[in-house]
Amino acid sequence: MALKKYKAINWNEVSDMIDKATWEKLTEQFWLDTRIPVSNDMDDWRKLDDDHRWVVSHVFGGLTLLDTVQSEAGLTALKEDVKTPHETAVLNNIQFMESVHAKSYSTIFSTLNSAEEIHEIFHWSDSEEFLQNKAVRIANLYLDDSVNPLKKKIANVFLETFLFYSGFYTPLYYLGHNQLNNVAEIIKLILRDESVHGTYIGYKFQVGMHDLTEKQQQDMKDWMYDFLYELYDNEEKYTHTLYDTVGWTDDVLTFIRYNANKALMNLGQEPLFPDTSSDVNPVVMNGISTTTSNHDFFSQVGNGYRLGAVEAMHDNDYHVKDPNEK
Ligand code: MN3
Ligand code: MN3
Repeated sequence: MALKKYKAINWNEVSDMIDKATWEKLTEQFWLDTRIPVSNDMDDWRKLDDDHRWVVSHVFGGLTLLDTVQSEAGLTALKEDVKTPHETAVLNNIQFMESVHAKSYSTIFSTLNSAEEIHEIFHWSDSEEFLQNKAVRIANLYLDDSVNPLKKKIANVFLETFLFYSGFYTPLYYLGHNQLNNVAEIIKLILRDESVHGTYIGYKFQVGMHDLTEKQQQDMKDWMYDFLYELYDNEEKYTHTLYDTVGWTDDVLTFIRYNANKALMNLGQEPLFPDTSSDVNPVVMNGISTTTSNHDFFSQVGNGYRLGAVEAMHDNDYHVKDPNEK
């Protein structure tokens, strides 16, 4: 049926203040990869052995694929099910930033890796079994019109707040050892975005759940936990593939269970795993500032929903270096 008229977005009449607050937060923290002088990390990079270089490169290959999924199928799918025009505007911002994230790994590769190595990394990310499993599983949910939109939000939050963290572990580990600091700067900026994305989309999920019957809510929860188990099972295998050679696998698994709990919290649910922040390698935990959280930001906006207490970088931690700065 053809439209008879089209409605202009009015930012002077905002029905959900979380939309406005999130728009302001995200636009205030806008950044671009090209501002970070990654070449300053070349000395650190040359000191790494082949096994550790392999881990860094392939971790970023994996993250490139997941951010590609988010920037394409992911946010396109979420925009099919909005409650307000302002939500569409926020999702447009998120979609563009996912493209910035995906591109920023290429900025890292072009500095640290040879053309031949870059070719191999992309071949790997386009074919690695467990990486492809999660990307394809989630992309197929996004692309299927018959899938409940709330399930697409669950998939999105699981990607944002859980599945990225097997990759984020590596740059945070090096940051804790004062190595690859400019690479880590990019990752900190990505993490700061992801924590807002996960909280916002988790909130929109909770709003949607509110409209369901008790039975429908229980079915949705059952599906969510089953899906988390399925993804965790695959993530264990992916983590072994990436980290067994350097011996970090157990530490990374603790970190991803901790983040799986945070994903559930973003969705308004109880944690599943016993792991807490005190179980995570403190060197890696230091990479994520625990002094501030988005909870403070979102709770100022105040409405009845339980918003995940997700750690975020403090604005003062964020210093975009001038390219000429030494
Ligand atoms: Mn991203
Ligand atoms: Mn994101």
